[in-house]
Amino acid sequence: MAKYLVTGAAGFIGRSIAAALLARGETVRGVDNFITGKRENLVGLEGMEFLEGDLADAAVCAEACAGVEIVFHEAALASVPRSVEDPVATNVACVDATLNLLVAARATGVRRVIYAGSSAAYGDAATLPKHEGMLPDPISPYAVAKLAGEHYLRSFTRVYGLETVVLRYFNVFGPYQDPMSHYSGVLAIFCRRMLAGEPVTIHGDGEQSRDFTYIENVVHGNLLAAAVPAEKVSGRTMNLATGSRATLNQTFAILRELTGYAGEPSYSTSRAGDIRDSLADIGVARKLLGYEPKVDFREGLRRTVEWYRTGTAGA
Ligand code: UD2
Repeated sequence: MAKYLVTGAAGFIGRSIAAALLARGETVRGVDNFITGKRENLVGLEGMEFLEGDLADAAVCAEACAGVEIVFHEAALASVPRSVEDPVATNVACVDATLNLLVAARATGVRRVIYAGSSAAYGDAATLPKHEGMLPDPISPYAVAKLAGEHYLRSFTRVYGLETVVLRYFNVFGPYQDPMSHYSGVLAIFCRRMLAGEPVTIHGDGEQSRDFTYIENVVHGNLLAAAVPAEKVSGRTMNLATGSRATLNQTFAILRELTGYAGEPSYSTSRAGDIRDSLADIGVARKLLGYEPKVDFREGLRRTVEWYRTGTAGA
């Protein structure tokens, strides 16, 4: 019987959390519907019990949660432009699925659910860094859906006493992030294309900034969120990021060095639903989780480029 459930286990963040749990010798169950997850991401996770299914189906949630103590809920359609094109699909995958999962978690006696929130919840508020005391102001349907999930978690703590922790991720990147879709995260797209010598496009003037967070930091934060006593973290929302930011133009310049890319980016119009600047205050995660980022942006980029180049990231 698995102690941990990872939803979205064939996706970038889910498979990374599952791998860290397995490396620690934990018993893990994973669930994925392969809408954005990849079967090849399960290679190396053979020790994990795997369930193929969609969390929008309540029966799948019940089967996934049975016997589990702690859930890492990473399954989502994680893309702003995808949600702009098809808000209903994003709502099903992010809101319906989360509510079904919480209902099943409660019914089966899960102790704690840890949720992949998004920095998108903050919207375009001019205040930087973004801190948890700010009123959410979601812009894209994706941001609305991720924020609705947060509210459901807090409700399940308040109403039913389920332990929940919301971690607001800020632009996570690293090995296993899918570079092939036009919905992919910008760093995955840039790494793959620049290594292949293909053209890259920057939407807008490239001066938009992000608190790009290397995956190892996010895995670390999740493991802490599972271990810290409920009195400290249950019902809480916190940023999980690095507390520093880079513009896309700066990022392109670093990637050019790391990849040896010879081209220039082309610039196109800004993307609908985009946010200009994003930077996290990570004080709450520091205080409540004892979280400290382990890998900085440049080192994370180096490992990521290495992974897209060779299939291994090194350390
Ligand atoms: C949002 C969230 C992030 C996460 C993610 C979903 C914010 C600030 N961040 O990321 O936390 O939830 O959604 O996984 O809301 N871009 C280009 N060229 C490309 C592709 C993208 O210029 O080929 C730009 C894009 O227009 C944007 C930036 O790169 O300004 C980052 O885009 P993204 O899709 O990687 O991530 P973002 O910020 O929407």
